[in-house]
Order: sequence, then structure tokens, then C-alpha cells
Amino acid sequence: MNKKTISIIGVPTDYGQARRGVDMGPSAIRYAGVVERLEAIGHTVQDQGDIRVSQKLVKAAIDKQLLNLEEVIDVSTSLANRVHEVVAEKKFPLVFGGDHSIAIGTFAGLGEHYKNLGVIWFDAHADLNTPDTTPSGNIHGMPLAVSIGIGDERLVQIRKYAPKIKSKNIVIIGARSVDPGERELIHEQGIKVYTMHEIDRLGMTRVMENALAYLKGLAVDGLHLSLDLDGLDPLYTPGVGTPVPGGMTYRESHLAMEMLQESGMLTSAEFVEVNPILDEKNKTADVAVALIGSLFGETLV
Ligand code: B3U
Ligand code: MN
Ligand code: MN
Repeated sequence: MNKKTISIIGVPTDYGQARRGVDMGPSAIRYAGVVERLEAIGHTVQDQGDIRVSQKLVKAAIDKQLLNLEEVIDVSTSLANRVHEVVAEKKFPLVFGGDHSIAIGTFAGLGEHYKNLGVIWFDAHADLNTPDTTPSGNIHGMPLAVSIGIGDERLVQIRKYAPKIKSKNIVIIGARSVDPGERELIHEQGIKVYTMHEIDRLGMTRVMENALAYLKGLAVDGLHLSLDLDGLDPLYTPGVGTPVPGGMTYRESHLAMEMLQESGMLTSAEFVEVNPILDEKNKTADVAVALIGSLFGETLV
């Protein structure tokens, strides 16, 4: 297994949605021992600390306006610049949210380095809403749409280029709560989705084999994993803002991480939506760290 220099970036933001507490995600993941875990595998870990995020009261969304838009633009811009630097230094960016709006910044930082980036989006949701289709005004339901160039122009144009990724390079895994506008976009844009139905029918092994073969077939020049902890069943990860029953199991999720590791394709990753206030004794952060262990090559024997 090849040893990496991993650069950890925390993004303590909850501006992408209306429930407080997800800004404490990076602390919870560190507290669960992520640095020690990665070092024990033999990687070099540089914890860069957190992106600076202003602390302002989160408002409720007012009719169809995007919640905390200015703040999300600020955080996304800082994160994008940081991720851009980390990749330029040939280090592996490992980003901790924060809510899933941070993916806007992560992709904006990656996009200039990769012409054909593949994306595995592990999530109960599709995060493909736009200002016209959002049921909530929450930007954490929009990062994939923004990154393919659809949505609020100021979000789309972070670091002044768009789109950040190609629609056909996205594979969503674990979806079970998809809004009508998102469904339309999935079909219109040719985005690949493995819902819980496919995971039940095919098993995680074939789903991941198919997903990785598909991305290989596209000759991707990098692979980003964006893992929303609500992709797992809330039995395993109760500390998330919008839990959806019927999710991936602990074992299925580990298997997916191990297969990603075996593929040797992964070039960046982010773990989002850990909310310690909604959690049970840091259970969700513990699961995140266990999954990170598998993703980076932890083995039992
Ligand atoms: N699709 C809904 C709900 C949602 C999206 N992402 C999360 N929840 N975590 C929305 O508000 O866009
Ligand atoms: Mn999400
Ligand atoms: Mn989600």
C-alpha cells in the first residue's frame, strides 16, 4: 500500500442548513482519533487546522432565498483556495465538515488540477437542488448542482471558472431521498445513481465494481470521495441533521471504502454532516474515523 502525505482541513461551518452543531464536526472527528489512526497505518499526516469561519446566528430561510448565501460564498472561497494549494503541493486533501455545502469549495479547489475528475457521492440525498427547485433554501442540498455549473452564479463562479466537474463523471451511491427537481436533473444530465434499491439487489460488491469500472472507462485523472454520514442508516450514524431510514449498513460502507482503497484511484476525500449535538456519545464521528481507516488501507492481518 502506498503511503501518502495527508493534509487535513477542517471546515467548521453550519451555514449550509438551519440546524446548529454541525460546525463542531471537525472537532468531533479529531477527538475520535483520526490523526492517530492514519499515522498507525503509516501515512504522514499534517493537520492544517480549521478554515476560519465567522460565527453568526444562522437565520431561517425566507421565501426561496438561499440561506446564509454570503457566508457560504466566504467559506467556499477560503476552502477552495486551501484545497487548491494542498493539491499543488502534491498532498492528499482530507476535508472535514461542516455541512455538505463545503463540497462547493472542495470542488472549486480541485477543478483546476483535474481535467476529468471522477466523483463518488455517498449520500442519502442527491444534493442536486437549485434555487428554483429547493424545498428548503438550504445550500447543503445544492453542492452537486453548483459544481456542474447550475445554480446561484456567485456559487458557481467561485475561483472564477465553471463547471468544476462533469455531470457524467458523478456516481451517487446510497440515495433514498430525491426531490422531483433533482430527479429531472439526474436524467437530463446523465448522472449515474445507485439507489438503495440497487444496493439491495446487486449487493455493495457489484455496485462498487460497476461504479469503479464505469469511472475507469471514462479515464478519470483523479477520484474524489464525498461522504455524507447520512448515507449510512441512522442506526449507525444518528448524529446527522437529516437522517433517512433504510440506509447503508456499517459493513456495506466499510466494504465500499476498502474497494475504493484497493482501486488505487482515490486522490481526495471529504467527510461531512457529523453533528455532535445530535449524536450519541460521538458515535457518528467514531464511524467516520473507522471508515477513514478502511479508506486509507487499514488491515486486520
Ligand atoms: N433535498 C432536501 C433535503 C436535504 C438535502 N441534503 C440534506 N438534506 N442533508 C433539500 O433541502 O435540498
Ligand atoms: Mn449531502
Ligand atoms: Mn445527505
